[in-house]
Amino acid sequence: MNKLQDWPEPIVRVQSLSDSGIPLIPERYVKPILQRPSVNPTTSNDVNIPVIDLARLYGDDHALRATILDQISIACREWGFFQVINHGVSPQLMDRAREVWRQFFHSPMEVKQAYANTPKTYEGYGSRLGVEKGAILDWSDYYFLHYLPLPLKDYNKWPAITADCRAVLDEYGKQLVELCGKLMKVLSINLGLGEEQLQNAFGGENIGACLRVNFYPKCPQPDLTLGLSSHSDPGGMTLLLPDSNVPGLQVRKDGNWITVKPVPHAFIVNIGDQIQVLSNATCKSVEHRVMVNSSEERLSLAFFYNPRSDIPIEPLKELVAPDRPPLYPAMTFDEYRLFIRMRGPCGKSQVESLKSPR
Ligand SMILES: O=C(O)CCC(=O)C(=O)O
Repeated sequence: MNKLQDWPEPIVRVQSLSDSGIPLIPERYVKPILQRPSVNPTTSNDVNIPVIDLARLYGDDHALRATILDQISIACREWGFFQVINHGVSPQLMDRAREVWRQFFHSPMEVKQAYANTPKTYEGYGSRLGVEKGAILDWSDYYFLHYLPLPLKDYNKWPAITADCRAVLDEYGKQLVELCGKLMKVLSINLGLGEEQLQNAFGGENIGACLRVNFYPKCPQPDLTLGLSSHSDPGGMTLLLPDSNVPGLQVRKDGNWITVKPVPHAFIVNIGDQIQVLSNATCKSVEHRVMVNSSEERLSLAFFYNPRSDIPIEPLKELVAPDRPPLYPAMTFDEYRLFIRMRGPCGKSQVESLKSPR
């Protein structure tokens, strides 16, 4: 745990590097050849992750509701990713939340530095994930804050750059927790469980919810690096609000990288490792990564909905059978997330390494 007390090297803000106008990126951001975006196959532009309309999820039309459930079930099994529209979160609030964060990242450095984070909790303004000395870094800065559980929510660790900033972020968190609750019910039913069962396995009311806002500055050599290295999300479920103008998120599908084309005011939903574990791998937590570019910065808000951090998470007994043994041992989320907090994003290596030998 001691390793998480402080960063192993002085922190360099990627935004400062970008603003300095350097023509070449420093060696520490250059990815090994096989990880570079330029050498990985990308599928044709026509392919996109499924887009699912939630408008009639709670209507009286049972056939339509069954169709929506089905679409989500297929997306969770085959893609681990989908976009939702008509999800109930206010579009004005989504725009305002983006604006607040853009304003934060464009504030003077001394304002941002007042929120500088450490690897102990990661809360605040950061520029690296993982504490391995000498690690190759990603081309991004970020801000991380907690909504739930309530004892971890600390407004003093949230930026206060405008009068309404904390109120906007608070309301954003409230509406996203509600949406996650609805999606959890859908996932639970789709797994053949009672509506509340997945949420109960997460720890009921005492779940975790946090936000990481990713800021990807312009990069003079985008072919050599990544804004965020390939990873699967360690938590339960993620609701991503991508940049409204600049693409960059890529999702792994059948060995290829698909560039996501965001639908305006949609959320990108993805399954995290904890739901893969609870569902005994019925739902897939899928690798994704972010490309950067030389002409435009990019901003995204990743909202993580996680199980309570101190209870064992293991395949639900209803999803285990003699011909379908449990694929993963029990582990708390606190133990699980130590890995990414130490090593940073590492593909799917963690959840795969847990698989029980058969
Ligand atoms: O910026 C994006 O589009 C994706 C961000 C992401 O994958 C993450 O924050 O875990």
